[in-house]
Amino acid sequence: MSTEAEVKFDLVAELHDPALYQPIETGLGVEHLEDIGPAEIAFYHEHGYLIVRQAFTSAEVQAATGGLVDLIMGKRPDFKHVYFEGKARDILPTLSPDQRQDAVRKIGAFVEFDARLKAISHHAQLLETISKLMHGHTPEMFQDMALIKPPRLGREKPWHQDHAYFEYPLGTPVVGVWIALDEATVENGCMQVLSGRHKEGPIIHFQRRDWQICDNVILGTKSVAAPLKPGGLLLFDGLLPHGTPHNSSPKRRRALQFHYAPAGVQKCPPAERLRHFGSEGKNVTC
Ligand SMILES: O=C(O)CCC(=O)C(=O)O
Repeated sequence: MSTEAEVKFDLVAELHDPALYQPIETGLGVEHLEDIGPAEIAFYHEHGYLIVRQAFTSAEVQAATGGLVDLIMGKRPDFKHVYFEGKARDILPTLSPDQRQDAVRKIGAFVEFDARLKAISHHAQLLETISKLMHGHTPEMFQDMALIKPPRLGREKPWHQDHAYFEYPLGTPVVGVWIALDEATVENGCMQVLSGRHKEGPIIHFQRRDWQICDNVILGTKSVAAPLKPGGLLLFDGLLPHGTPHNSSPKRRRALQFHYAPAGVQKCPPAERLRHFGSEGKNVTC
């Protein structure tokens, strides 16, 4: 277990407007990774996402969950990338190791610390699928992150495009993979997406509750929810607007998220990313 001096906290932010997350339908997809053929690949490019309802076996999910929990519990003392919910700051010292699990906001850069997590991020069939979505390029994972939404406490991840966080030139086919470890529902904060809106290109982001798309751009739009059983996953384009609401339920929502780009692709300077996604100097308000 890390010492108190090393404990990291994520932001505290106000609760979102519930109208930001009112999905009108459930996303589409297939049962298994091997069901993805040309029609599903075309669907992904058209809509910016594809659901795979049973991508991993319960043994694979159990193994990955075990890896995540071990890291949160401090079983690898050299692992330092656990971020607790800002709201838990005062009560954290009073929580047992098990209770601390339900005070975590996110963990990052973890695959090299646990073979079970590395295995799921480099699952051969998953990589093969991602390669197909990248027009045959070899995928290389460049980010591993897990947002944990503890019961009642788990905060929103406001609407955003992941590419707005990444130093890759526009046009780089970035593929996100979001894997449910617990059942993810609208109530406990499953992913919601704006289907097809990746084709509109970069949207300006503002620093508000997070680095995010302005709420006014989202209010009144029609989102698609991606509820998943454990082992289900969502594949999504780096430019697809997506967000997750506050966990208003008594149920945990643990998930893993990986991002892949074609191997060897050159990064761009942060200024280029901000030229596309930043609000500075553009005479825009939020
Ligand atoms: O897991 C979540 O709640 C959202 C994750 C996400 O969209 C992100 O980190 O970019």
